[in-house]
Amino acid sequence: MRKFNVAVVGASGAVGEEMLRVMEEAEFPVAKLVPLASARSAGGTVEYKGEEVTIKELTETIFEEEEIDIALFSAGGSVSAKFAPFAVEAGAVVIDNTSHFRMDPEVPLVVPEVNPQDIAKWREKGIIANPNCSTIQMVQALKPLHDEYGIERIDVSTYQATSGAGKSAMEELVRQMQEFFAFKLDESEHNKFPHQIALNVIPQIDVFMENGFTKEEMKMVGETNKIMHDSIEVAATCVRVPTLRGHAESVTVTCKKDVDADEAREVIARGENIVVVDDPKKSLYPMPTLCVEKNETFVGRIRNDIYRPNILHMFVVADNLRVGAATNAVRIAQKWIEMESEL
Ligand code: NAP
Ligand code: 3JN
Repeated sequence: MRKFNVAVVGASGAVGEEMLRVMEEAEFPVAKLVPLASARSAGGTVEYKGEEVTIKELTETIFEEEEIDIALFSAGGSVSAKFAPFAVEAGAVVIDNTSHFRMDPEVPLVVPEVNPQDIAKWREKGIIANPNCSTIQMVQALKPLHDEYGIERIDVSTYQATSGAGKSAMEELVRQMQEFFAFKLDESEHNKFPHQIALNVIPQIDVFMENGFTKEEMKMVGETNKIMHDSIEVAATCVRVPTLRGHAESVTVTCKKDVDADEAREVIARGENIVVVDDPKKSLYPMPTLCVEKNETFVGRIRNDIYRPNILHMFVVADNLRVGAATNAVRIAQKWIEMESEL
């Protein structure tokens, strides 16, 4: 089997590190791993398959010098905007985790369980985009329902962990909790969030748009419809909560047909990489603590609306660093390899 030279851009970050763990576990066919970051981390090391691999500085020429075949980007939108074209120019396929290319009509936006066929369009720009973490877990859970009942509208509230905002954001939560227990918490000291995150919930992720929604919320609207190839109404409220890892979502789905919750539970359970955990009498339902370091999306609290027979409610949880970022990117790369080897 052919092996590939793989660059991980942002290898010292929360998502980059998880990419390495997921590739190891998936026995991804790596010929050479090239971890890349800024000059700040260059010279440091990451661990891959029990060995220390030196981080190199991201430069315009590194992809050509290292003969990269697959470049996984997760170092922020401006880094992708500047450096992804150099990776493509050097002959690599870019799988980009940032929002920079997601809504570009020439770039496929892919969740392998939902729209794997779109990967075939990668040649248009040499780039495949990974959706936002909150979008990925939601469309994975809803795809089987959409196929069966036709979804007309989605109302979703998210409970997003601090790791969604990177390593330093997790550190900010931990530091504030330590200060709280030492009676030293200063409410005005926060850098990664607009308010103190310890012992708080913040109904703002990313910046506000003209229409009163945040950019994170509008990502869920645009991305869901691009992935589903449809025009579903989506209303999102994205909320940061003081957890470290695992995003949760309370989702209300309005279908075109009447839908019975017991039947829907079976339909959802047939979804790829979906695990239904739904036994309320035993207090069994998905929670962030259940999903950490898992590659599946967990769905529970599936119930009918008390007023309308075409409305269903549920709770969806997944590891944002895995399912919402690294695992999705690695699954895209695996499908890409499969498709390219069939040509
Ligand atoms: P993080 O923990 O803060 O890590 C950022 C990484 O990017 C570090 O490796 C950092 O390297 C690198 N980096 C920053 N500026 C750079 C530059 N100018 N040149 C080269 N490397 C640079 O953040 P994260 O949570 O891993 O997220 C990184 C990005 O991934 C986000 O900005 C976002 O675009 C994307 N993301 C996507 C999702 C999703 O929903 N799919 C979820 C989370 C994140 P140094 O160590 O050298 O600073
Ligand atoms: O906050 C979260 O839980 C998810 C954040 C994702 C994120 C963070 C910084 C920049 C993104 C993203 O993936 O949409 C971006 C971005 O690339 O715009």
